[in-house]
Amino acid sequence: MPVDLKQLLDEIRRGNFRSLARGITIVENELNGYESLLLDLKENHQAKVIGITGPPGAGKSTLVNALLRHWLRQNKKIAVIAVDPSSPFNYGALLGDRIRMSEFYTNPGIFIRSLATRGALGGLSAKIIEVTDIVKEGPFDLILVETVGVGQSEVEIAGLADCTIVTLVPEAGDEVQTLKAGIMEIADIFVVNKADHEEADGLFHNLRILAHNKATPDSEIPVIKTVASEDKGIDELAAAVTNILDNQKNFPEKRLHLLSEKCWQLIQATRMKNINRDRMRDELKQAMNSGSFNLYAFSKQFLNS
Ligand SMILES: Nc1nc2c(ncn2[C@@H]2O[C@H](COP(=O)(O)OP(=O)(O)OP(=O)(O)O)[C@@H](O)[C@H]2O)c(=O)[nH]1
Ligand SMILES: [Mg+2]
Repeated sequence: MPVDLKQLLDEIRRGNFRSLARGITIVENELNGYESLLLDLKENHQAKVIGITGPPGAGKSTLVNALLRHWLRQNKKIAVIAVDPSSPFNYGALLGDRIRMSEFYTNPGIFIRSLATRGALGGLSAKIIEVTDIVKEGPFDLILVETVGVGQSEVEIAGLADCTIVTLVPEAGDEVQTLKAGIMEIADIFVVNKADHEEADGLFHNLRILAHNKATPDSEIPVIKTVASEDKGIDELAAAVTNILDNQKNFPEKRLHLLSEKCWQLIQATRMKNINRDRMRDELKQAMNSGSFNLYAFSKQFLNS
């Protein structure tokens, strides 16, 4: 691996924010050295990854902020990855001074990065995995990953997290119905945020029933009410997160699923490396004009040419 990349990784490991930011940019944009950087990552990380997901506007960023403040009081070192944030105001507004200050230190407490990875090669999840892997190389205790939506991509990337917080809000209506689509499987904790709204009790109650029906003798998914904007319920939430992290046994099944998908993509990309789509198109055009065209024979021949 080139000397400067080795140095970059060393600096990332020592907690240099600038180097980490550069490393992420290299991975995000697949710049020179992208592959070597990923190939040299270690797997003995201390950082725990906490996923925060939920519908747009549920208060995920506000919740992340509140959790940050909570854990900062315990001197935790934290990284935040906000994926495709539509309202990035929070982190800047509350932590602005800290972020600006910390740029000048080599051992800062918080690192924050937004990713706008929609449309990225290999899909959203492919990039988040790579970026999270780079961030894990830094000396963090916790990595918080905020993703919008309660859909397929969240189910896909759930394997990233050691603990997944699914954030719901009362005004989202009959959320519980949509929960059946995989969310129950990925949630380690349910948060009913905006509990200052009246209808929160109904949602809370329904989630409790759902969690209870799904419970095993030794575990039931906690359902926690929060008012993130007023720091209410945050201590309880942080305690629930810690409890899950501390009691984790083997790696979760969802991680195997994520990594096997990722591995499949990597193998696919490697296998396809020497296949030029433009050349394929040109040759296809020629073949189509040749009179005796058979698509299947053509593909086979092209692959072997
Ligand atoms: N009343 C009330 N408002 C809240 C609460 N938490 C967050 N909000 C407000 O809800 C709005 C959305 O909060 P965000 O934290 O940006 O929500 P988000 O889920 O990160 O939104 P996206 O990233 O855009 O999906 C903001 O105006 C917050 O101030 C809460 O507990 N109660
Ligand atoms: Mg947000």
